Amino acid sequence: MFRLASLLRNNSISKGQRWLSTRDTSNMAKFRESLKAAKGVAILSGAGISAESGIPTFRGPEGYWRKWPPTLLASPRAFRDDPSLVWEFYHYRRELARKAKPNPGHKAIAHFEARHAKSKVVTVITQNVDALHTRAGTKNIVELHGNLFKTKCTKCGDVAINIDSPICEALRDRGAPDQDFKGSDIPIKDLPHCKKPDCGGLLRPFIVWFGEMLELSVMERADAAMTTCDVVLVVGTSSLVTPASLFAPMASLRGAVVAEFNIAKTPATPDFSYYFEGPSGKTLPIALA
Ligand code: BV8
Ligand code: ZN
Repeated sequence: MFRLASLLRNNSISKGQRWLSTRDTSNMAKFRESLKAAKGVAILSGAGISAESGIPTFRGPEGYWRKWPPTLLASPRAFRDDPSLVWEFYHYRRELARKAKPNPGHKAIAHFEARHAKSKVVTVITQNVDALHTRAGTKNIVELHGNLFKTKCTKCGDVAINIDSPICEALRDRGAPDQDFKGSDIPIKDLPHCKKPDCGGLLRPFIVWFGEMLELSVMERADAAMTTCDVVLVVGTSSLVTPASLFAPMASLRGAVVAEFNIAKTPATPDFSYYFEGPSGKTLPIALA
């Protein structure tokens, strides 16, 4: 406990910034007790956990959605109407995610999982598609909304990992947000296509778009973790998108201890046992130390 108290004291005072108010400090000590006793821990993350890695969140001041209505680019209809435009947007995000690095928040989660590999089941359930949890070393991960570095063939359904940069020559240096997103002049034949013999179908990003169902296997894994865990950490999400936003409140109803880590309260905050304010790159290393 002494180590924790000194850690909290140092961290919250040394940098002249109080990531945790004194009330939070006592709550943090109580939360860490629950975490210590927990057999199952689920960590639900959203775009906020990657903000300190330089990846814009969706609904923040520089967010993607604020520049373009979500349905413009992250929907099956947008892909049907203008696959080149949607590929420009996802190429831009692939390159952003590739250049980004996992931050102390991602790393604290990966180290916590590794440290307790023999005594706890730790499951990371992420809404993010940037693969930063995996790059930080997280093993047991559920990617609810897909992954920027995977493609799916619109003809044969093959799902493949693709880390090519750019994914095809026609997309080189395309898709930056300040470019005119009114339409793309890239011919469809120059977009990524399936390499399976006698297929050649147009590839799409392996991403769950608005109005699309999540993969059944993904839902089953998330459900299994959220219905059996003792403690849930909800990190960096506005809790606006379903079904992801339903998991933690349901766990809380079942009696799990739920702690929210965010820089601002969300509509779900009242459902949870704890709310720790501050950038997750600062607060998670304290919670998971
Ligand atoms: C489904 C992939 C069944 C894309 C994403 C009306 C019409 C049509 C549909 C609906 C509707 N009403 C509801 C729906 C369902 C819809 C939905 O929820 N819409 C919302 C917008 C209302 N959901 C779906 O369509 C889902 N499918 O329901 O299937 C169905 C089928 C047919 C018809 C109906 C239903 C599919 C949802 C998946 C969509 N795809 N991503 C891509 O990435 O390109 S969702 C997208 O939003 C991202 O993946 C992201 O994860 C997700 C949620 O956003 P957040 O992660 O929470 O990010 P956000 O910016 O919002 O918040 C950031 C938070 O971080 C903030 O709280 C901020 O304070 C905090 N923060 C910032 N910095 C930090 C920080 N916290 C800590 N530290 C920091 N440093
Ligand atoms: Zn194919």
